[in-house]
Amino acid sequence: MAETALVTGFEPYGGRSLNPSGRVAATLDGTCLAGVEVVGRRLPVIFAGLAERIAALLDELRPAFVVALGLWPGESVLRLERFAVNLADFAIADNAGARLDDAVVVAGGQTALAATLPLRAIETALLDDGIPVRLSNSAGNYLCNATLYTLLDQLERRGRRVPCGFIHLPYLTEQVAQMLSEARAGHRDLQQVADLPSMDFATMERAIRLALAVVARSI
Ligand code: PCA
Repeated sequence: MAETALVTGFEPYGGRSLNPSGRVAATLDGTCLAGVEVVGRRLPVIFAGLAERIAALLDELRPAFVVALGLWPGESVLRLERFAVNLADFAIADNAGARLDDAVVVAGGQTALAATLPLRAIETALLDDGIPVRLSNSAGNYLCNATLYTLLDQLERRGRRVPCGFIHLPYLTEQVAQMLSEARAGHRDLQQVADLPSMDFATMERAIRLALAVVARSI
């Protein structure tokens, strides 16, 4: 039986109608890359039940590696996250209306956990293919960080030392176009959206396929 790679993305949040990460995960679901079967799942942007959802996915799929994806609004390039911190401190409410303040992701967990994907090899592969990418030292304090922390913590508790990490994506080109047309119609402040960077979906999909192939070859 082929090995499974788990790719997660998120539903839209924060009043947006789109989230590129959920789209990439859905598009890659069922594809085969470097001999690995990709299972793509879209997660809710809800803190309550996160640990149970991650546990259920890991037990169901027993993945050979995990690549979680999310949107980082305003980022100009793909971001390979190096760390997750044991902190949930939300600037905006999640999709269930919860706004955590100085909370922990996992009670009694370590302060920070390091991603275990071959980040430098992924960075090199993407840059060689002309895709802008950088390593990042913070996945934030919201759902993306909490998801990476929970994944790493639960894999460690299960004694399953499989590669696991998180990639943040910029806005999609059509998302920024939408915001600019809303600004033009007077429904948004143009100052806030005039300089927003974006990336087209085909480039994002190619980037994540390349990243998965690098990880698949490393296991
Ligand atoms: N980005 C948010 C949560 C969901 C998403 O796509 C984050 O960076 O935490």
